[in-house]
Amino acid sequence: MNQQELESALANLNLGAIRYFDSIGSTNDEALAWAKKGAKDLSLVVADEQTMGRGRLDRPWLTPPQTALAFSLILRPTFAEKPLLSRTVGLAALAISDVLQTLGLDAQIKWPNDILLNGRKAAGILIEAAWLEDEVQSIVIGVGVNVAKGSVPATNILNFPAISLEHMLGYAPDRNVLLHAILANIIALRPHMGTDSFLAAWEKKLAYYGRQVRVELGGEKAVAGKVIGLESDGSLKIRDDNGKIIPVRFGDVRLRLFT
Ligand code: BT5
Repeated sequence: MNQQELESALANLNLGAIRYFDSIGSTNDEALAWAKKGAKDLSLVVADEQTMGRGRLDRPWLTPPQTALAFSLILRPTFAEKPLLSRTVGLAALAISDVLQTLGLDAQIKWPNDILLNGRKAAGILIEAAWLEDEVQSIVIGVGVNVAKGSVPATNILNFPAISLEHMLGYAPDRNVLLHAILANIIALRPHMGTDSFLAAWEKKLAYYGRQVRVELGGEKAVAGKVIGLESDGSLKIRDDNGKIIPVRFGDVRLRLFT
């Protein structure tokens, strides 16, 4: 991977601009700082290695060199897109899972931000916003994909089992090709984010659909019930044993299959 290779691999996507790093703390940090300085819509940060990659709530995301895909895409939402921003995680998740499907893999979305293969985490998404006063000026879509076997962290640091594309396919797909396909899907799906069919496609890919789950809400709080779909804003809808429908909003949540 290098700047020139990336520029030519992604040339036909009409991105804003591309910044490539052999090694960086976090591509999301770089993208947020760039967004605040006025990065154009569809500007992209890519790194071969991250030394301070982040998940939600500052949990670590590991990106060892030459093994993984780590990128952050900056969107400058239009006026019409602003009410739809809570669906951005679905946009990224669908874009990734559709690409994995073309590779013959049955990817599922573990709400809100994990992509599972064979019940194990192969990719994670981190959506963050850059604010200007009280308005969202830019959204950063951070994506990490475990491509080669060496990208999968040791089990003792994981809170959920992990896997790579190489484990599933027997080979590691080319990272530039993968990146191109994910970005092309994001760009193609973006105009449809507000539609019912977008929500339906997202629901169809949900891991644990119809299954009994436990949702840990941070602290000691948890709710249990069956996954029955998504609210219009992308919140997870579960039905408890009394038939009560509970929307689970984005935030400090962890979803686990009830065993
Ligand atoms: C996520 O958070 O899954 C979001 C990950 C987003 C990473 C991308 S890479 C490009 C961009 N720049 C960044 O700095 N971040 C984004 P969360 O659901 O909170 O999961 C974090 C948990 O995943 C950690 O606590 C670990 O247990 C586990 N983990 C860390 N590295 C992993 C890996 N490579 N594969 C699978 N699981 C991992």
